[in-house]
Amino acid sequence: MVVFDLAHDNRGQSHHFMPHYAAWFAPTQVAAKIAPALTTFMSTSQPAPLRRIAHLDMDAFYASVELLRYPQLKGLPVVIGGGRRRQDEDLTAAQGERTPDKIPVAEFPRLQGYSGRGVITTATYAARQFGVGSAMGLMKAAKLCPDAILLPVDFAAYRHYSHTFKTIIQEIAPLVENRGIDEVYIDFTQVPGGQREGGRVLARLIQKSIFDATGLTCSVGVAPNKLLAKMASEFNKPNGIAIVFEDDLQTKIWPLACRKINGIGPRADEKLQQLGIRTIGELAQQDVGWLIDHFGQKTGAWMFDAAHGIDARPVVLESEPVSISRETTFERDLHAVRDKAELGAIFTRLCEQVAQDLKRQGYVGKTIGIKLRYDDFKSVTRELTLPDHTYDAATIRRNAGLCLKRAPLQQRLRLLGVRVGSLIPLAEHQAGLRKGPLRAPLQTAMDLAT
Ligand code: DCP
Ligand code: MG
Repeated sequence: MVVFDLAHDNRGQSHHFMPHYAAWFAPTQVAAKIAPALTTFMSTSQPAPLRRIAHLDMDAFYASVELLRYPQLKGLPVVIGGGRRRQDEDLTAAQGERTPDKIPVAEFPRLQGYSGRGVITTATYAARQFGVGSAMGLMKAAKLCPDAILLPVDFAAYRHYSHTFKTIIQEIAPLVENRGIDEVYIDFTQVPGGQREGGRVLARLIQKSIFDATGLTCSVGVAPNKLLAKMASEFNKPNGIAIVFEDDLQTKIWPLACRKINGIGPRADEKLQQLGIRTIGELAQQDVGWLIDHFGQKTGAWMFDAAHGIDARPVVLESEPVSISRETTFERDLHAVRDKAELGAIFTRLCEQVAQDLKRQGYVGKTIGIKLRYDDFKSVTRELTLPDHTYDAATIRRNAGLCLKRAPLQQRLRLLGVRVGSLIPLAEHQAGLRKGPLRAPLQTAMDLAT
């Protein structure tokens, strides 16, 4: 029954209540190594060091990379997004003999008058002051900040800098877990100096090393675990460091909205709000049994732990992802024929999310797969291989649809998943297609980094 043979997915993401890290199937190729635990220290007479986990997230990542090649735009509102072709050509044409940094600010395209369906991937902090940001439609953004400069996306450049900053971190602190194009977890616990000032000294060193090598800034949170570190990295953005200890839970974490817990998405948050719970502190006051009654055993118990700052997940060294997937468990079981419209809409949304994940992380994939779980909890998967790599939502949707047709659909479904596998970095794919150097401004941006 099971068709996937490449059954390793270390990037599984669910937009159910909790991030879903489990593999769809037993890992066969995972190069994941779990950190040598504290046991090394237990056996000596030394007291075990405090667990110190850092989360590092680059500031306005795509936009900051663009500012490396166009430093004349520093401090200005700039948004990245929209169709890449036209602006790309305009800028390259405008460039002429000049290097990108010599293009006068006045020649850059503005948001004003934008019409189309493009969305913002990110915006500089100057642009965010106008209320524009990730995932907003460009037309809406144009109303809020017509003077903002609009630049096209260049995933190859972002991938390049992503690789560069991660390599720098690895040289300083070897236990790094990739969490996408612009963020990582780092285990400071056993790194020399990792305990100083709760991790601040090492965080500062990493920030400085990245900045010196690339000109990019990042923000770091250091805390007893990943959950708290992820929240802490946002506290002093941009270019900030925040240190959180266990004792800071009530003062620094409990006042935050539940949504700040990585894993509480919009749906869970809405349900919590309906139950009168807005802050993490309020969540922590609830009885674990009550949470389990409302959210189920796994999610309820997890929410309770999270609200109390408990998270034992290790920092895991990962190979590049082999696949990216999204899956969702329905509110009620759906039937392929009787609930066709609803199922179709969910299916399309999953494909769009996978496409978005691929773009964000800078990959293209060649195998498209689906997973179905029936009302009796039995699962099946189907997959097919494309002639070429893609990150296109419509292509994924079309082929996932073909997979679906090959699966039994008499029984009602409780879960649907979409997966794109056999990934390669987008930059590699594009370089292969062009069979030549990447476009000129990119080269300049890369030169700046080295
Ligand atoms: N991204 C995207 N679409 C989104 C969100 C993000 O394409 N809806 C891309 C662009 C971002 C990058 O992913 O630059 C990293 O996402 P972050 O959420 O970390 O956002 P930024 O790094 O841009 O800003 P911040 O300083 O808030 O981290
Ligand atoms: Mg970021």
